[in-house]
Amino acid sequence: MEESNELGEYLRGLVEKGQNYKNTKVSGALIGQSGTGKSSLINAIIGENICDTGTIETTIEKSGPFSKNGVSFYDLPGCGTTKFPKEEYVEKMELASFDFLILVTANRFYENDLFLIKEVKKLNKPIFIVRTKIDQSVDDGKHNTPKKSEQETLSECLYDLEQYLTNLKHFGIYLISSRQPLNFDLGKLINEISLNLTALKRDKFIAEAFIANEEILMKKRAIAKKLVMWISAGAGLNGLNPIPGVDIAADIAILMKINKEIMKIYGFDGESILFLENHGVKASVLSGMKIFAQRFLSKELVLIALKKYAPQITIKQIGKYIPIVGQITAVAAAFTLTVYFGNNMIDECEAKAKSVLDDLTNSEV
Ligand SMILES: Nc1nc2c(ncn2[C@@H]2O[C@H](COP(=O)(O)OP(=O)(O)O)[C@@H](O)[C@H]2O)c(=O)[nH]1
Ligand SMILES: [Mg+2]
Repeated sequence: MEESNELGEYLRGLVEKGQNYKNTKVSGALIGQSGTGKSSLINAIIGENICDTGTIETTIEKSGPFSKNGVSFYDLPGCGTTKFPKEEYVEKMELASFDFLILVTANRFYENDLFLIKEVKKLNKPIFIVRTKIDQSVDDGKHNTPKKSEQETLSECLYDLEQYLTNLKHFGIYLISSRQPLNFDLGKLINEISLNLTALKRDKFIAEAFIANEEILMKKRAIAKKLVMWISAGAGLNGLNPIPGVDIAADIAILMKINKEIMKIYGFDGESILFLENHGVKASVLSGMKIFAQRFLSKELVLIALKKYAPQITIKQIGKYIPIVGQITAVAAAFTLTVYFGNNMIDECEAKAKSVLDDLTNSEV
C-alpha cells in the first residue's frame, strides 16, 4: 500500500469516528407534577434556555423533545395524575426508550412515585431522584422559628426523602436549585448521569453539559481533544489554502469549525453566556467571556496563531499525531498543524472557563 493511501485511510477513519459522535443521541426524561421545576432543571443541566419555564401545562402527555446538539429531554407528567392508570404509565410514556430518568419533586414523593420507581427497576434504567427549589427551602429555614442553618435544612430534606425511599433502588438523591446552578447538587447530578451512560453517549452528554463544577470542566478536556482530532482529519480532504507567511498550507474552514466547537464545549457561545446572564452573573464576568470569545471568531487571529505554531510543526510533532510510517506530505503537515492549533485552543478555553468558574463560585451566584 502506498504511504499516502495509508494516511488517507487513517484520516478517513478519524472523520468517520467524528461522524459517529455527531450521530450519537442521548435522551432523558424528567417525571414530575407540573410546576415542580422540570423545565428549569433541563435548562440548568444544559446551561442554556432550551425550554420555556413557568408555563402551566394543560397537557397530560409528554412534551419535548427539548434538544441541544443531540442531547434531548422530555418533560413528563407525574405518575398517577394522568388519564390512564399508573400501571400503564411505563408503557404509555415509553420509559424504556430513554437513556436515563429523573424523578422530580419540590417537596415529597407520593405512593404513585414509589410505585413508579419499583416499575423502573424492572427496566434496569438509571433513575435519579431530584428535590428542586432547595434555595427556597434554605431561605424559608433561615426565616422560620427556630432558625435553621443551610446545612440543617439540607440534612432535613435529605433525611425526609430517604425515609420515603428506603429499600428502593435509585441512583442517589440530589438537592438542587435551578436558580443557583453552581450551588448544591447540580454538578453531582450531571456527573452521575454521565457515569451511567455508554462511552459515546457519555462524551456527548459531558460536551453539552453546564459547567456546574470543576470536575465537569476537567472531563470536557478528553472529549474536546477527540473532537479536535476528528475535525482536523478533514483538513486536506477538500483541498488546502496556502497561508501567506506560513510554509504549511491549512484548511481555514476547518480551523474556524474547531474554534466554534471548542467554544461551545466550554460555554463561550452566545446561548451559554445568555443563560449565565439570566442567572444573575455579574456584567464584568460576562463581558470578559464575550471579549474572550470574540477573539476566536476572527479569521485574522487564526492566521496569526498559525504563523506562531507552524514553525513548531516538526517531523517529531507529526509523528505524535499520525502513528503510521510515511513521508511528510502537505496533508500530514496540515493535519498536525490543525491538531496543534486545536489543542492550544483547548488549553486557552479551559483556563478561561476555570477562572470564570472560580469567579462565580467565590461570588456565590
Ligand atoms: N426558587 C426556585 N424556583 C424554581 C426552581 N425551579 C423552578 N422554579 C420556578 O418554579 C416555576 C415552575 O418551574 P418549571 O421549570 O416551569 O416547572 P415544570 O412545570 O415542572 O416544568 C417557575 O416559576 C420557575 O421559575 C428552583 O430551583 N428554585
Ligand atoms: Mg415544564
